[in-house]
Amino acid sequence: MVYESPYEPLTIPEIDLWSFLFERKSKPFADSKEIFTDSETGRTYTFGDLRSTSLEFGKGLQSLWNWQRGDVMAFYTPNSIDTPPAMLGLLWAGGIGSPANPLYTEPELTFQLKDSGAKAIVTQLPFIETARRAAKTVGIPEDRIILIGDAHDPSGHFRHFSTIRNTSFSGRPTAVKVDVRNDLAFLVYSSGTTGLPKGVCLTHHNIVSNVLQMSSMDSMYFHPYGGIDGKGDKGLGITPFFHIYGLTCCIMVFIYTGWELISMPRFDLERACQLIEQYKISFAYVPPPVILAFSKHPIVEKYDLSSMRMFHSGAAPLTPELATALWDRLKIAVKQGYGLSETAPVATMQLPDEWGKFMGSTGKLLPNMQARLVEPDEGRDVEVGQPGELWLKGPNIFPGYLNLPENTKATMSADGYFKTGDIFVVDKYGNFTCVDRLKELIKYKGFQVPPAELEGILLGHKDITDACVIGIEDKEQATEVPRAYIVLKPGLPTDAAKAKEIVDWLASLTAPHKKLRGGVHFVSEVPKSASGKLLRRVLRDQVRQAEKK
Ligand code: 4UU
Repeated sequence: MVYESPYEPLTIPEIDLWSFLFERKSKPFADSKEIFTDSETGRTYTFGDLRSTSLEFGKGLQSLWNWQRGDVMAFYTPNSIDTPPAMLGLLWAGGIGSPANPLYTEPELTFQLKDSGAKAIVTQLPFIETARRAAKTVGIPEDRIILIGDAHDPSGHFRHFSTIRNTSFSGRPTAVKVDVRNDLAFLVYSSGTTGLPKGVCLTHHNIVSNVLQMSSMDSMYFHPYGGIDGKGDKGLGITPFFHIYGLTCCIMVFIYTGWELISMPRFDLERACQLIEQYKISFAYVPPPVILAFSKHPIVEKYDLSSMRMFHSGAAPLTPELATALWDRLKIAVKQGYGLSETAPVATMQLPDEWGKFMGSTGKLLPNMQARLVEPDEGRDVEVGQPGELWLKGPNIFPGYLNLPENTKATMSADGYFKTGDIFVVDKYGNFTCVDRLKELIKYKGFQVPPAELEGILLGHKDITDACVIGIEDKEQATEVPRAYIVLKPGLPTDAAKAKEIVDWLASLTAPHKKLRGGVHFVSEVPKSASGKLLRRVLRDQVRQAEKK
């Protein structure tokens, strides 16, 4: 059975993302409307500033480096209000933005730079050394490392974003005409259903669609003007811009709707509370651990959070207990969305007025989307009401993984659906609820931990002959944590000291979210199929069973 979105289809214009945001014939707010405010310095970009700054930066790229359509720029930086104008200037010049976690180690960043073919890197001063070393490995010249943020390089060696936009233009730079259905706006990295991180190609059309699809829902409730202080609804900007969640829902949606984002460089609960009180913030797009912090931590009591009406939770499961705990304590509603990097990202979403009605559900299909629930491996629709793998269709679905036609083929059905690798049920009202994950991906606090990547690193350890990494539920922290099951070379100790040595060794090679917080267990073998394929799900189910007992 094909499930259709219950909402009226939207007309999605055939337009590039820059023009979609900045050349609208009529928008419901003035150019002077504040859109991004830095939580620490109070520095602000209005809509008009964003437009002019992005134009200057785009023109600067063309005149300085002859930036071409399709050239990729990596963004290796924590949230900064300079990211939106830099990203949009890049798009104006026909470029593609590829964001990376600023806590990536040198090998992780090098992989993404190489795979994406990045020609320049945007970063901030504290991250410059890693950026510099990775750039050197892949042959990006040092003068193509661009700094954003308030700190300039005292040695003057690295160029600041503000100087690129002030470059005097030679020639006559022009907006690059992109093919909105085929040219990419972003190249984000996800392991998808299996294996190592892959470049998820997201076209201009994908992003324009998802901005319209999701804002058509939330702009019924949040407005650029009015509200408690007359200055409109303000969002707390704590979700990383380097993840598709922040990229679409915080950067692009805010520019489109005219809401103001109070952007924090990193999540700090007390600072978040201060900002909510100071700016009378009314909502935020967050992952579940943020909800956990607000619902449990004593520090929250010290602040007046009464302006806060809603959290939108996505990127990992939100339990009804957690949503209820937040409501009971602070009377802040939580609604849930679901999606993936491959869906740009939002696919299903609850509305704020559905609070309390369908707890645990991730809501209904966004406009212009269709879904099927399918028996895994068989491609046959499950009986109505039964769990099945969610397959999705819509204008926000990515065209494929970069340079990986086989992976792309494996993830698309013959009838044009994207296979999510997540197991869902649908109720009679069209509410979708995620009940399990078919794929082996682990999510630590909303961040991806691809087991195959950790296993690959572990197998490089001199003492390890085999390894299998799975996710273990950590109820206290409302997340999964990665745990490794390891076969050591014969005769080696299998004690706590050895386990700690391996955990620490791996941690030195990866970003902090990939740390083996679930520990290391030594085993004599890991489950494999007859053909030698690791059976991570078999191990995961065995561990779940054992823990239930
Ligand atoms: C259970 O994390 C994301 C997308 C985040 C998002 C989506 C819709 C945020 C807000 C929103 O409204 O993308 P990825 O690619 O990093 O991870 C995708 C995976 C999914 O396949 C699923 O396993 O993250 C998991 N996931 C969820 N799981 C995402 N949202 C949920 C959810 N419940 N609500």
